[in-house]
Amino acid sequence: MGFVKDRFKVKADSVAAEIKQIIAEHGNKVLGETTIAQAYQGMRGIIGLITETSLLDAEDGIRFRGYSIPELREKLPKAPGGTEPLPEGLFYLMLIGELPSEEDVEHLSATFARKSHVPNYVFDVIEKLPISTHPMTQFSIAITALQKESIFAKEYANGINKKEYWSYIFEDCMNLIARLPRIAAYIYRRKYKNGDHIQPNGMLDWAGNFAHMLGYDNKGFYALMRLYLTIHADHEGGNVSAHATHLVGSALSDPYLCFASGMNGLAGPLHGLANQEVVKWIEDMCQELNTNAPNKDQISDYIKKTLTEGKVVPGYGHAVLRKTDPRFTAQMEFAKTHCPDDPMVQTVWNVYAVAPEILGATGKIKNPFPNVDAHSGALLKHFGLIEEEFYTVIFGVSRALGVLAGLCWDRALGFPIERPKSVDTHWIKAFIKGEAVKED
Ligand code: AMX
Repeated sequence: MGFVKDRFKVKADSVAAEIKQIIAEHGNKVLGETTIAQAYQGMRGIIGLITETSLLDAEDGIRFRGYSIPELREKLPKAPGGTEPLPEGLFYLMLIGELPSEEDVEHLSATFARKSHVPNYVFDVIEKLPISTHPMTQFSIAITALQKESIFAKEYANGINKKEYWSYIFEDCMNLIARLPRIAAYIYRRKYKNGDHIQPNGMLDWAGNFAHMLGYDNKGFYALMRLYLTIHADHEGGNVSAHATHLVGSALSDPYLCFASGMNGLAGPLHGLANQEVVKWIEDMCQELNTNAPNKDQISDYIKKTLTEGKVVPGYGHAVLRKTDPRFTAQMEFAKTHCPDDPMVQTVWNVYAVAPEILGATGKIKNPFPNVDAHSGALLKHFGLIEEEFYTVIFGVSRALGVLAGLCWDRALGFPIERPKSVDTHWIKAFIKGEAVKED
């Protein structure tokens, strides 16, 4: 991996020394108290994880190593003639903690292209699955099948010093990131394009090559993929896909197993599958109203009907954010340049005009504003990628950048196996009464 790996090691050693000192001097300082409600209700707001790659602010949204999405769109290197950042640059930033140069990004693009070979047995495994299998299930199975390639797992079996874990984890993460676009594109072309596969183009950047292998060789779609794969990459450590990857990694499972776990979490409708659900929700609404351009009154009624039926309005709400997601705004800006008159894009914007007030009026939805998934499907549809069941796979390819950079940090910092304490309701009742309860 050359100089990126060397730079990472220097940074990681210096952060590890800082952490050692922090724990020695301030290890007993209390970060917060856990309430009974937090223990029962999804651990919201409990600070119990360290994730170096990005930090989420409830009002301002995600910052990657301190940089907001608008700043990254301006500052990260772009492909020649391109308008959007290259996701390799964001990966470098998350890994090293500093903005990359053009050469750093070129180096990563070339490295990923060189390492992108996927062994045939992985395609054979995919081929054995019924064609109707959901693309996310195919993706997760293919990643697990690829685990045979794990360098970390092989070296661990041979016996390695724990100080060297990070080095093999790093190699695995690079190889996996390099291979994911090929696997994802294979699943797409198999399921939706009669198995008419497109060979990779080693001269292209990571996102450009993904667009090419999916079969959308045009400037607009290349730009969309570069933006999409950048903004979906990371959202600090507590979201389901990041947390699952990190948790499984703490047992020293290799990056293939960790990332497959993360993808199984991303496949849930309250997390990454929401991008598919948004498109289905809009299409169901249009079908029911017999129009592809519902007006704001019709949309308002449909939102109220969705709530009355006890369903969620997909693409709205968030466990941490309390404002419009800047990832939504970035996609909205992209759409204003590339496809402002697209009927589904117009509908996404009209939903945005009315949904926050209706959701806010329920009094229980803590964040009535759109998240990243409210917009992405309409953009993909516009460029011809109409198969919404595939959308979460694209999210997953992007998410690899953040969670695998995070995994490199986890092992470089020597984080131990994760094992929070759980209690039962009997314990909680006794605790409320002030009675002592025996713990394991
Ligand atoms: N539509 C309808 N009801 C919603 C809602 C929405 N968009 N968002 C929250 N609620 C409901 C919850 O279901 C909960 O209802 P309950 O008390 O009857 O169980 C109540 O409002 C309080 O929930 P909350 O504290 O505001 O949200 P949360 O932290 O529990 O959940 C999230 C967050 C994202 C799961 C939720 O907002 C939701 O289900 N949104 C729709 C699905 C979605 O867009 N997910 C994608 C999120 C981004 C991502 O991970 N990719």
